[in-house]
Amino acid sequence: MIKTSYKYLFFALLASSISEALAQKSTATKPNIVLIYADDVGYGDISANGASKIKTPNLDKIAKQGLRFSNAHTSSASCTPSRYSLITGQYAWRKEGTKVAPGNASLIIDTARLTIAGLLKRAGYTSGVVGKWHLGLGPASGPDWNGEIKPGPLELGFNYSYILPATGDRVPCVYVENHHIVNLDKNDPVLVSYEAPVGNEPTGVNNPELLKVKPSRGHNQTIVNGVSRIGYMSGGKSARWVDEDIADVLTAKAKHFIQDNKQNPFFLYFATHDIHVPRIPHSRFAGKSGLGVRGDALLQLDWCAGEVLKTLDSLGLSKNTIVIFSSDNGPVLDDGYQDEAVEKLNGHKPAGPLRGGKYSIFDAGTRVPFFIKWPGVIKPGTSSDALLSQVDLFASFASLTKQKLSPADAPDSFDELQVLLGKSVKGRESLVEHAGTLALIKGEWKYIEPKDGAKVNPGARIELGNNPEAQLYNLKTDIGETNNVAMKHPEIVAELAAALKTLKENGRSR
Ligand code: NG6
Ligand code: CA
Repeated sequence: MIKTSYKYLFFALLASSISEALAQKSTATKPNIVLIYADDVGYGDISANGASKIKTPNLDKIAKQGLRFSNAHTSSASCTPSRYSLITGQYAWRKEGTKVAPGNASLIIDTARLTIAGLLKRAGYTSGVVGKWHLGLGPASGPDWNGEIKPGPLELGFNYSYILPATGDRVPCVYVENHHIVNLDKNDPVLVSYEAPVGNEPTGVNNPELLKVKPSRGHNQTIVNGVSRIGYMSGGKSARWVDEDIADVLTAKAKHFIQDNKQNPFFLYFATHDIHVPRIPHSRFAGKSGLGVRGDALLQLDWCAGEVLKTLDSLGLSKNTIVIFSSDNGPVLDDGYQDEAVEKLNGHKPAGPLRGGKYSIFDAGTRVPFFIKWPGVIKPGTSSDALLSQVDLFASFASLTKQKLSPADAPDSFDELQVLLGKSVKGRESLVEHAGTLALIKGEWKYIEPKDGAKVNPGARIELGNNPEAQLYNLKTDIGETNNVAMKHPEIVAELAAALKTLKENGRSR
């Protein structure tokens, strides 16, 4: 009798230690992943990256508790292509129709493609996207705003979606949750056009007296909440967002998603609207940065990140959650509204030491803040100069969740998991930057393809980097790309031009 119960105890203990070990193993290989993806935040906009005129303590915390990259890139110098690449693992310049999308664009990503959310779903993750989408919605004929809006994120592997369809400055100014506009009154349908006025709503052109911020160029069509937008809309009055509340609304949804999924591995793609235009921060942040509304929007973004971190802490999830912070493209000051971003800059350097900005092939276009933490795995307070692309998150998450990619999947994504975890400093051998033209970074060198065209974006006053002659910069000795040494090193120009040609012709880089 005694013998049997000992035996029972032994097996019970064995079974429980095995199941504990298995559980530990599965949490070690299936940590939650939270990607905080900001809009238009430059390398130098964050205090952890050297900003001294603004404090971003919550974003800094991610860096301090983990690893800060100095040479991490988004795939393109604007939003739609960067997000396309992030989600598909394919360079957007390979795919037609990935330029900045209007708010009534059809879904840009082929639903047959494996996406980063689909990949994680195969590993048992639940994925959610909260925030700015800007990858189109609906079939080729465009989204059915008053019916079921699909295909969209849910057809691409996400289990939950709460999005701004395009951008804050583009109509329709409504939230879409899963397949429907939130709070839509059926008797007041939403109509959207990017060609001609719909309905008889006031516009920025005709009713400037109704505006709380004036456009500097474009952005003069339908007025919603005192802000004139790109595009025309009518109807959907009960569904329209209030710009001042967007950060609060999105953050609440992000927190709910975490709360709802605390029991299972989850991937949250939290794509903040901040700090894109229009910058209309909540009164809690308005006037608080001393740098005008662009700085205030940065404080608001930092708050959003802080709320997410607090939520993870309060649910006891921080230890088992990878948190990444990055941005979709480099910084811009005047992006279409007279919001005093230029006048109130006060010496702040949004691009840090880099040249260019949003829209530019110079490094500030794509070299963005990138911080990652995973307590117990990534050493706190570390930094890495490894060359890294957001395109690599796809293959790296495949590696994290022990999945193999087929050759057709994520063709430009490299497994950089060891680099992301700070176990290796090797990084990518080369990386393609994309703005109006392409550039190739390889080792210390950067080659920019010759291109005719405007030298400066006249409105945003950002150097685009176009030059009919080839450009070559040594990023190691000349991070500001001030000295074009193409004439001095024709052999390096030839080598990099040939490598870029091959990358283009091969249709893939992995
Ligand atoms: C530009 C808009 C700019 C912004 C950008 C997209 C004008 C003059 N400029 O065309 O305001 O909306 O598109 O930004 O309309 S992104 O971050 O979503 O790529
Ligand atoms: Ca952007």
